[in-house]
Amino acid sequence: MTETTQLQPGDALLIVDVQNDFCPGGALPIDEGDRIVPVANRWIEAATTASIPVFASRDWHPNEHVSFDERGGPWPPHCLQDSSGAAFHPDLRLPGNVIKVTKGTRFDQDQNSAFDQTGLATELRARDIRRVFAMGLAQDVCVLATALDARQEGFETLLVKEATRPVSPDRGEDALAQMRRAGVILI
Ligand code: VGL
Ligand code: ZN
Repeated sequence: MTETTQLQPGDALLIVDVQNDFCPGGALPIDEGDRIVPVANRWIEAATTASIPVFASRDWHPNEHVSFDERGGPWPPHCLQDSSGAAFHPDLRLPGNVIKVTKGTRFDQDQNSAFDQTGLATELRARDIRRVFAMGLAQDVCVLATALDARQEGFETLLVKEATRPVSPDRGEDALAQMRRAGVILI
């Protein structure tokens, strides 16, 4: 298993948007989106064993969000605040001390990156985090934006590739190339 990349103090897991609406049956379903859950769970278990903090971001939109097609945005309505579609996948075993990062709440713009105006970089630094293990949905949207921002903020960034899936396969390949060019290590 790639989990042999040893987790150590200074590491954090960053699990991006593993929510029902991004899984089969959801409002913005990603092909095989739910298949990443067992892989993420193995990483969560390893993190818990090593006392590594687990951050989980969630897309958390108000009604009639600016990113929705009804407002001229690119997406069908999804991840409405407090809806079952916005809940984390029921099989995702987040630890009791998970740190949730809520985004997409702004009325005037979307926030694809978990770092976008959330204070996450400051929080990671406050916890002496230097290295971030990223995974989740979608590979070509929020995972891409989050991993690029992690690099931009100076964190060593590893992408757990088998724990991601793209909205579109072509854009997924492009996203992986973009992340590689930015110095993200694919594992
Ligand atoms: C996402 C589309 C719209 C994501 C969020 O989490 O990747 N994709 N909103
Ligand atoms: Zn969204």
